[in-house]
Amino acid sequence: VSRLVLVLGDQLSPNLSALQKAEKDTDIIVMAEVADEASYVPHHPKKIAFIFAAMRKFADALRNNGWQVDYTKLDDPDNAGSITGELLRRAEQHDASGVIATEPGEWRLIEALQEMPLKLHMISDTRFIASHKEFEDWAEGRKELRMEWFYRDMRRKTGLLMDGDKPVEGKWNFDHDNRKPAPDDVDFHGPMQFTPDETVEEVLDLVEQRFGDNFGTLRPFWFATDTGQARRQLTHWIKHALPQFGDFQDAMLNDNRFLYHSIISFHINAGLLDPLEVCEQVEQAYKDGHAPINAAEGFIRQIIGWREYMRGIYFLEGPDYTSRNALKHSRTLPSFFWDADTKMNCVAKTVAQTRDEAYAHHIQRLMVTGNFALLAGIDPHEVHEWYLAVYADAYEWVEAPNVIGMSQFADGGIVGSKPYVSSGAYIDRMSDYCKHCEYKVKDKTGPEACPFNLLYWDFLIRHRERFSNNPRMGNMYRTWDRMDESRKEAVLSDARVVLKRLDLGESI
Ligand code: DLZ
Repeated sequence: VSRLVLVLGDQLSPNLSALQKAEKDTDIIVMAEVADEASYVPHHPKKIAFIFAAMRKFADALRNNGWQVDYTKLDDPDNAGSITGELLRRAEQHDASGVIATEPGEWRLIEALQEMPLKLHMISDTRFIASHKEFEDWAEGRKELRMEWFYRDMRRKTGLLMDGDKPVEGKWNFDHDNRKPAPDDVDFHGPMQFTPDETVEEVLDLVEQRFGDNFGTLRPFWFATDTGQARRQLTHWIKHALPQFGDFQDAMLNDNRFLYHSIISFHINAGLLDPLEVCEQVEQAYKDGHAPINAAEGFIRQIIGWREYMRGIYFLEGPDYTSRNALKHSRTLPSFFWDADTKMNCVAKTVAQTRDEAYAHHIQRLMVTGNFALLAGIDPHEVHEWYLAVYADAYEWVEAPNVIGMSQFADGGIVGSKPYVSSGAYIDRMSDYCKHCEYKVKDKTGPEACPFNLLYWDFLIRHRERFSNNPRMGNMYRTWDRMDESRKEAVLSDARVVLKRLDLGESI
């Protein structure tokens, strides 16, 4: 008898654990474009198109390798509309004995599979460096789950950038050399772009028709949609951008959306690129003297450090993680998150870029939109759903700890030891956004004052009880306490005006 082998839209890896367990001669691979997955949040059309196109190409590649693949397109008349519905339908068709699945990256889907009336063999996702067990063992008994300590273990485990049991160049972390402000001139012309082939065009038509009203611009569409293309994009980036990546990792520019970023998170998270292989290529560039340590280490830290740590937190914390709201924030997400209609240039630019590209880099996500949402006290669940929808690399395992934890402090400090908040000064230092802004970043009060400046203090004062004893925040409170009373009053009353306008649904 045959078994079904489930391959999800973010499991497009030839070495997927479910495929390794399967028998080519007898088992049947099930892949399905389904309404449930395409609409549990209003995904960006580019995200849906990327996933569907990559799924179709991956199915073809599997068939060419001798697998039997039952592939359901979104508009197939028999489409059951959900992953479990499709599995049940295929199980009946083939009289299958059960399902082999690699554990999905979202609790929602794990639970749906477990509740399905079919025999299920769910196996770990071995594309990650740390297993759940390893992360749990690491976290066990620790007061604080600091990424840095976990990251060092991952360096030791993989041997990346190691010199025996010591880090190369004598230091684990070159974060201090990753914070140069934006350069005037970027000598990298962005990621390699790919002209849509027939498969991609067909998907683009489908997505336009079915999801054309979702937030986000579908065309031009130039993403790499298979492993071959993704590898070319990676090689191109290593050659032309990696050496500068380290310096300008945190910088932002008004007229340059990609700077020296690789834009391969889509491909790694969907399974088209293997994270360890990517890191090995970057390490090789360092060994060859092509890229400096701050670039190679900065990049590798994102992958084997942050990325793995985020996943560890998501699975450690459990399904209720996305409903946490430690700061009890309840304001509705302002409409400018959807239409970019705000005078705050940094926010308008980040949202417009997100709309056009389904991409923004980590500092835009964390310190512009995320920072604003946190300062303004937006309901973290709404913020979470926005991020999950609009970025082409977003699946809950990686998005939720980044947003609920790191960005919104809604987990009460599991991921971050202090909230990531800043006034306009940080944005001004790291970008040229403020030069193009109607607000004045230097104004601390008054009608032209940057709203980040006002909301920053309002946030700190609102949450004084929680944060004033935090040793990493004492400075901020001391600065406030030194201000004279009239200044304090002006700041807080101007902040209230901004918040009031948000509550009235006005653009700011
Ligand atoms: C994100 C996504 C979308 C938009 N569509 C599909 C789909 O139609 N079929 C599918 O198998 N997977 C899709 N995905 C990815 C899944 O949502 C993802 O596998 C789970 O959220 C777990 O990470």
